[in-house]
Amino acid sequence: MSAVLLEAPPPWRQQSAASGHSAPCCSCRLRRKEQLMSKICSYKMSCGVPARVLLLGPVGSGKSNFISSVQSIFSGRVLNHAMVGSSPTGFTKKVGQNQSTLRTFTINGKKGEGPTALSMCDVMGLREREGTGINFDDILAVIKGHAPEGHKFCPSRPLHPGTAGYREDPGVNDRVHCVVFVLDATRLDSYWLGLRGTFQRLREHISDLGVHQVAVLTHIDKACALTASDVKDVYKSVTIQRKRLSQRIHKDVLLLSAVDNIQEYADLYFQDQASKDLGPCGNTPTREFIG
Ligand SMILES: Nc1nc2c(ncn2[C@@H]2O[C@H](COP(=O)(O)OP(=O)(O)O)[C@@H](O)[C@H]2O)c(=O)[nH]1
Ligand SMILES: [Mg+2]
Repeated sequence: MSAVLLEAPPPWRQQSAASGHSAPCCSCRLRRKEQLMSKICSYKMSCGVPARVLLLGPVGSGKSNFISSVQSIFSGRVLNHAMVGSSPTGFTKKVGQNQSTLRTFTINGKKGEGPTALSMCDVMGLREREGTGINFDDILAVIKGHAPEGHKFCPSRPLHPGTAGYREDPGVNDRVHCVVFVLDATRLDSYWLGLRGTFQRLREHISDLGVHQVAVLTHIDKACALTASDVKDVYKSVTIQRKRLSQRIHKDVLLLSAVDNIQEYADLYFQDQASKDLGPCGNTPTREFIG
């Protein structure tokens, strides 16, 4: 499994505060951002179909925010599609506390460039307490492609062949090709206590399906005291505008780097399938990447 860190703001403090030379650094980042955007926009999956990526994580870990942030970078304005209907705790208001809907978001490229080869699926959070969170079998059903778009999950009523819209024989387009675990860095200790077993089971079952997994850490800005002081410094700074811009671009670069990684891990799924089709020699086991 690969870990992609949405990490601390940039070490712009290391530059002499007096010099105020943040502009070259900012333009380097801007160039990197443009490079990543172009790479993501032009990426073609090995099998020609777009990849579906499933975001999994506890309620409030930042799944919807991740999707909205990526969409916003490409659209050039703040988009909140994935957050619509969310309460501050991450639950979708419209469908009640114990239900949530499977929603797939195409990641559109820059204006006029059409969609990227990536779509992201948002589902309800993982179970932290009995009676809450997405059912384990429902997660596997989504990954295998049985769950229809718009399906309303209910922890006490798992998806089954009689469920409206259930896909009996999902095609490659319906399946999930990469799973992204979205984890709040400030809550890793409580995840360890409450969700360790769930994560282990998920890792085993998802690996058995040949689907690669990536972990994204969110809320790093809150997790790290050093970062917190960076953020505070920003507001004190005399070159506040420039530094905030630089920080924003840095965040975008981190997000885009995560998307770049995700896209490549999703493509590994297609490459693995293609080599399986070549016969037993090409049947490579699921690889694990410890980032
Ligand atoms: N400070 C901070 N807040 C975040 C971050 N990611 C998400 N959030 C906030 O955390 C809350 C829950 O995020 P959301 O995406 O709805 O979580 P979900 O339940 O996993 O979909 C929202 O208020 C987000 O704005 C992050 O990296 N840093
Ligand atoms: Mg959400």
